[in-house]
Amino acid sequence: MDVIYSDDCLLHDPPYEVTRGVVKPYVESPARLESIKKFIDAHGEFRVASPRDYTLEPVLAVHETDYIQYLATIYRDWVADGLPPEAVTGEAFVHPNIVSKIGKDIYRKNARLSPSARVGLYTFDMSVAYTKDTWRATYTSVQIALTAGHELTKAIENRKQGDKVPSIYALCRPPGHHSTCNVAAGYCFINNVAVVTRFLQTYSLQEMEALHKPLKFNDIIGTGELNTVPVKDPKKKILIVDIDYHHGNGTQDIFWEDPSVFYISLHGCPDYPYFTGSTEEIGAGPGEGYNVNVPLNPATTTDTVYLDNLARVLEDKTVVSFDADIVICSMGLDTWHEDPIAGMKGLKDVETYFKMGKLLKTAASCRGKPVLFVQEGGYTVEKLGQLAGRVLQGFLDA
Ligand code: Q9C
Ligand code: ZN
Repeated sequence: MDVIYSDDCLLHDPPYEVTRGVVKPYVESPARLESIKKFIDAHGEFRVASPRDYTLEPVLAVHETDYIQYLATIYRDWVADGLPPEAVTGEAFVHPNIVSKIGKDIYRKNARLSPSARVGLYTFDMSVAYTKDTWRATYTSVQIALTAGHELTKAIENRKQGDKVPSIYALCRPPGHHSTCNVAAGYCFINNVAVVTRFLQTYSLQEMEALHKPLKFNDIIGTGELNTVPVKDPKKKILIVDIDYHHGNGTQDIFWEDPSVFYISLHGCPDYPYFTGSTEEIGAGPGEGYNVNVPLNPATTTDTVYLDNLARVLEDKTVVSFDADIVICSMGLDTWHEDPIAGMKGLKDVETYFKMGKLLKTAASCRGKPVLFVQEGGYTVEKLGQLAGRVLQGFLDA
């Protein structure tokens, strides 16, 4: 299996976050990626390659231009304002009840007056910190996902009878599934899975070939306004299976009204991000019925309970009849019982991860379908390589 990876993802290294009033070291650390990379390097079935650059065009098909501009410039503006250079963090956030009467144009205009306000406009919580190199790592992270999308598309188009099912792993950070089109949250800035979903749906192999160049970090500072990229007609159906411990509120939000993307999430409940992830959230308009949440009790979920739920939802007849062209796995590893900020208390067997990977190949909704694995959360640093590796080996082995 090809693995797309870059050391530039290690550059984002915020010193702290605030959890329930306590200042703690930032949990989403570079060491996480290094642990996974070590496992990958030690196992011959994986081959590591570097990302290419697909520009911001596919990113802007998902995220608002002013949000991307914000991600690229907030650190500079914050420091220029004399604020602490260690990290940009939120102080006051746009609670809906504070701004509901005055209208979006006015409160957005008000927020432009100070960096602190801009952070609050574009950030959901205190588990996000922006540093000098956050934009560079974030840019690289999404380019890793896009490179993986391109490579997978090549493998799909060149697939001959009897070839194994194409699969690839985007080993990236920062993760993405909590970020919406204009909000950063829960260690996430750009929604890597959402961007590569749109890329796979709307770019032909020829267009992917024509777009890419060697990776050159684009700091976009000083380039003025970015152009909005219109969303093209989706030509492929994508099934997103989010096995991160947390609900992927951002991915759900982005595809809420979209019947070409089926979003499934298994997650701990009640837990962060608190306001989303219930079974009533099924999508809306043409997207109604294309969103399935499986909230699980972290105190009582065991290996068997978890696998039974994953198998049940992947065998569900609405998911099977959706008949996806490609499956994308939002691969979080924070379900592990020892996870410092998450974890299902009864999920204790490493082989459960092997079986998760296996289900992504054998379940009726996934059988024969190409799979793109994209790294999300997971914070048991020492264990991460093994957990990630077993998911991927389970897929390869099935
Ligand atoms: N008490 C991902 O796994 N803060 N994000 C939790 C714990 C937010 C997790 C605080 C956790 C976000 C990608
Ligand atoms: Zn998570």
